[in-house]
Amino acid sequence: MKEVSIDELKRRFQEKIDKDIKIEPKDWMPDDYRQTLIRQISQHAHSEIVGMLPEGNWITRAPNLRRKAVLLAKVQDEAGHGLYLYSAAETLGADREETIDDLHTGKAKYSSIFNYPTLTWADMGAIGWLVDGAAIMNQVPLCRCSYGPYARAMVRVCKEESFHQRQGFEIMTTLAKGTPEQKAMAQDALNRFWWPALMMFGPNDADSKHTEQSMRWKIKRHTNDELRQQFVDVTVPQAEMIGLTVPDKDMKFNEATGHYEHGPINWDEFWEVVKGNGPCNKDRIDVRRSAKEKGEWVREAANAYAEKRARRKSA
Ligand code: FAQ
Repeated sequence: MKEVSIDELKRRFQEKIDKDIKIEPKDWMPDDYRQTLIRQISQHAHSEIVGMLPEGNWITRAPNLRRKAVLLAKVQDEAGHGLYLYSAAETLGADREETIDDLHTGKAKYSSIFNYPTLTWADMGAIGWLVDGAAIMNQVPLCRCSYGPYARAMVRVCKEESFHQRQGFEIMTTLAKGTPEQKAMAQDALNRFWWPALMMFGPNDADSKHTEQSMRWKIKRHTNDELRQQFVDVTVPQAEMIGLTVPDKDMKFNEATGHYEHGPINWDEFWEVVKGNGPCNKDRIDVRRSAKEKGEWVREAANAYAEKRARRKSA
């Protein structure tokens, strides 16, 4: 049988992508495509897992039983998202243990947003509204990602994120309509989370090293700036609707383009947080490391049980 050259395999692969045919785990794919997906999917998984921490911090202090039940469900959903995503990365050959160790040693990135502290109950509203809102804006197009397992995982994740966004907006609406102190608390949360939420979309297109190739492979369907703009256009009117103001003195609506124009983003702050120097980076990783250590006995017990069952079956 005639051997197919790498160039021909690459040509056929790109042809599939151009025709919107999904790439599945057993299909041939260029190594760079595989590595880009492992990087993005594992960072995404880590973000979901670390993302449980700022909200987990408020479960015991939610203001009533309904709020507590909703917050618990949301944080559990995030654990589920992390698990789908680690599984999606495994379909590409990533080893789960190594992937998690990369997070714990600081080798792997996760979303910058989760390195900011949650100081008041209003932060639960701001996270749901802004952080889940930004996550949805970024993840809905990922449902059309060229890699099948990632795209399919995103369908369910987006449905759950949409519930998360609404619960956050409902918290903010309630506080904004409450006492002056409650409204001030909501405004303060918006002030602290607005700019970090814009940073979630990643660097400006001019500084984004992966976008061009990822768009060609249809891993990403929009650039970072395009998604950030969509988020701003949707969110500024929502803030106005509930009587809050985004903390950007330069924000203006451009009648000609139909878009809001925001002021400059502090990219130095973004890169500092990404490098590990944000307000909570160290705490977040310490908590994850300690959770792994404390769960050692559970993993040992589960493995011992599985081995015993396997021995019994084969006897
Ligand atoms: N934080 O060339 P690009 C959530 C890194 S899930 C930290 O533009 P790319 C749910 C980037 O990795 C939130 N690092 O990269 C939830 C790269 O570094 P590398 C997470 C960032 O991949 C809600 C370098 O900068 N979502 O919130 C960030 O093409 C509430 C250059 O950047 C996803 O992960 C950042 N913000 O575009 C959970 C979605 N931005 O790897 C709990 C999937 C960029 O070369 C509570 N990911 N970097 O060392 C993506 O769509 C993309 O990976 C982007 C970045 C858009 C994040």
